[in-house]
Amino acid sequence: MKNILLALLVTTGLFAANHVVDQKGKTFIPHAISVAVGDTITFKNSDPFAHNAYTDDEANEFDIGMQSPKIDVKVTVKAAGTFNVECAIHPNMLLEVTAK
Ligand SMILES: [Cu+2]
Repeated sequence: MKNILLALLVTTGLFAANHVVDQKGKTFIPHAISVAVGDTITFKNSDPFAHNAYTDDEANEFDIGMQSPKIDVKVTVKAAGTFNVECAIHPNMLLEVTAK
């Protein structure tokens, strides 16, 4: 019974961690993170101009669109693997996510 309850809590995300990644000086800070499947990543924007964050990774594909300054956007990591997140506006920005 306890195991069933635990599984339920995990799948409903109550134990999921949130990882904050700031976008500042046209850089993802930090530039690499390790997460667990089911965790969330909150993208902040501390620059005075718009950013974006997207990945082409098939299992974790997302695109947060145009992210205005001071707006937070949260995404959920869906699958294990290592993938890159980039900013469509500033091609030199790179974040490496390792999901286990
Ligand atoms: Cu950017």
